[in-house]
Order: sequence, then C-alpha cells, then structure tokens
Amino acid sequence: MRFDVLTLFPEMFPGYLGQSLLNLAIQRGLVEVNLHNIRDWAKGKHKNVDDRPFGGGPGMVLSPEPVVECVEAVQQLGDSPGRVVLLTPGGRTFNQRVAEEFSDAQRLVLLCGRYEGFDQRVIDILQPDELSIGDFVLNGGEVAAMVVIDAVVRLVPGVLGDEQSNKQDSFSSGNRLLEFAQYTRPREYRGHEVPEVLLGGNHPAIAEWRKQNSLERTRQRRGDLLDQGDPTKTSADETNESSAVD
Ligand code: 6GU
Repeated sequence: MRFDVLTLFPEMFPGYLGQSLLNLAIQRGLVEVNLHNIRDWAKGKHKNVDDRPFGGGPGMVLSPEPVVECVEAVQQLGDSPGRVVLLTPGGRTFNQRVAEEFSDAQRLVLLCGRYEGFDQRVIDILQPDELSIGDFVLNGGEVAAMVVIDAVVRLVPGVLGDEQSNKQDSFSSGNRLLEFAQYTRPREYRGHEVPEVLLGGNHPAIAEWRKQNSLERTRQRRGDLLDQGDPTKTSADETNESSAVD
C-alpha cells in the first residue's frame, strides 16, 4: 500500500516512520510512505503558501494554488491516482471502520493542513474525503495523518504476522468489546496477584474469564458500545440475520 503525505512539515514524519512495526512493514515492501513538501509548489521569491483571509479575522489561510498543484503532481507519480484524504477537525470522525475501508485501497494521498485551514477552493476542486481524528483541535493535520497511517497499516495483510490479531482488536468489525486484562510474570507484585484461573492450563475457563473481564470493563468504561446490540457482531451481521429469518 502506498501513502503520499503532503505537508508543510515533512520533518515531523521520519522519527515516527522509523518506529518498529511500521519500519518493518516498509522494509518488507508492504508499505511505502512518500513525503512531499507543499512549499515546493509555492511560486515567487518568498515561497508563500498562505495569505490573510478575505473578510478579515485571525490567522492565515492556505492558498489554493500550491496545494492543488502539489496534489495534482503527486497523483501523477505511481501507477494510479490515490484517494485524497484531507485532515481537518471539521471532517467526519475517523474510527476502526474507516481504517478497515482505507486498508482496501492501493493508495492514499493524505493532505495535512495548518493555520486556519484551506481555501475552500481546495475542497471544491479536489473533492477530498475530509477526516478528523476526534473532537479536539490539533495544531495541524500531521499527527492525525500519522494516526491514520498507523491504524491502516496494521490492517495491511502481512504487516502483523499473525492475521488473527487484528480481527480480535477492540472496535474491529465483529468486536465492540474492550480488551481483557493481561498479566505476565511475576505472579505476585507488591501484593497484587495474577488471577488464579490464568495460572492453570484450563483453557475453556481462561476463555470464559477473559470474556467476562472484557464485558465488565466495557460496561464500566464504554457502556455506549454495549447499547448497540450484540458486541461480538457488526450491525451488518444483525441485519443479515433478521433478513435470513424473514
Ligand atoms: Cl485531522 N486536524 C486538526 N488540525 N485538528 C484535529 C484533527 C485534524 N482531528 C482532530 N483534531
């Protein structure tokens, strides 16, 4: 899978991209991340990429020309154009469902904003998928782009090694339960003991303990996940079941 990241701050990425799982995926050729500096498409002596908003107000707005021209040039690279994703607090909220959908793509073009945002013509012309990572405001889309890459890369076949591991993840299709508590050695630490059932080899009992622990944690922390029906099924599963009965 190929990612192209368009940003005014490409230096923010190499530290993150060099990190273990992602670095390994890149080394194995499963994932490719190309960084592009929007400023390289700015014209004039000062290479300006932003300007004051028409109508007044604080901050600066990213100009349409360098952004649109950067996206168009980047789309010419590679075998086929990618899906354009613009990272903005005003976008639809990213979640595991969206990560699953993106992991089916061959190529994603991630457009990171700064300042007070993009000139609206960028959106009108490129018609990107506008995406937010949650209800809070970041200084720019770079960290959000890393979040999207991180979540999507885990779903690319071969990246995790064990293909089962992401199917069981919380929030993946078919699982709306939080993870159960995990323990390793020592058996006792500062008076806190590992639950007895995990120490014996009774695997059905261990599976039952883990299921109950997941349910209990989900009830305590994220009751909203349990209000949506069977937490081990997707809403699509439930729709199919009821139509099968009809
Ligand atoms: Cl994608 N960008 C910015 N600047 N802030 C955000 C965000 C994105 N998602 C949540 N907050």
